[in-house]
Amino acid sequence: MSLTEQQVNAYETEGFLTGIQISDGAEATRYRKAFDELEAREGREKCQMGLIDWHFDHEFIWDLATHPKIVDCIEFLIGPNVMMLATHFFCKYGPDEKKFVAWHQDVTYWGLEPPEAITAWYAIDDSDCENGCMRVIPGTHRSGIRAHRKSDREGNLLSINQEVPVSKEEEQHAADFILRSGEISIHHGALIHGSLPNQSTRRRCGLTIRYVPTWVKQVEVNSLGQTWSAILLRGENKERNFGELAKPFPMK
Ligand SMILES: O=C(O)CCC(=O)C(=O)O
Repeated sequence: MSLTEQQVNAYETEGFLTGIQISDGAEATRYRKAFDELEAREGREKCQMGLIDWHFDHEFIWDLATHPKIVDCIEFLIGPNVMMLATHFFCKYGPDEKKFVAWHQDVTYWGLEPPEAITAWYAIDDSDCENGCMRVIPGTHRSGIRAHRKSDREGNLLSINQEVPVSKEEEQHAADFILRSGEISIHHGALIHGSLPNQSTRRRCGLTIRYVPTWVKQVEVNSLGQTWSAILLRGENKERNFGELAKPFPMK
């Protein structure tokens, strides 16, 4: 799969791409059913934010994180030497839970130097304004990392309740990532993004997959007090900045 020059330029200017189809209907259904089964076993509370790095034990998550079409897109944007850092499901149930994701920049608490990372957000479910799709403030990845503070609003799903202040005007220019199940959006690690509560009766689940080029270093632990469990997916890891783990399953 390839990205056009126009898409690469748009990513550089705006800090995101959205609506990229990865799975056809049958494949998207297969992944959604695999998640449904996981949810039935683990329960909703765990599934909301508690499934971090389960690609080491669950082949369908590994298959998504290493999906050749997704990694092709990432390679276009960060170059040939691609490491996967982590996977994390963000699952919001509505309409009573009122959980949201406060505006933030991913790399703030990731301990990376330089703070360069990229995320693919794979839609397990259809995602729209009603069920709390992801939103971003275009171009904000180009103006550095802003000071984050603790959110004073109830229901922030982020790991340390962080939030970055955003002006009314910026908020008015937010872009909504409306995705069909099986599509992805891609965002730069410094792009301001978040999501509103799910006001529908439909689940809104997405798998975030974090990638870095091999020349990035981890100089501090991340917000969970951990070092990343990185795996080389493409190219060479000459820099050896991350302890490189073995692939838990074959790549398809
Ligand atoms: O899924 C969401 O609503 C937010 C995802 C997010 O914050 C992230 O990818 O870092």
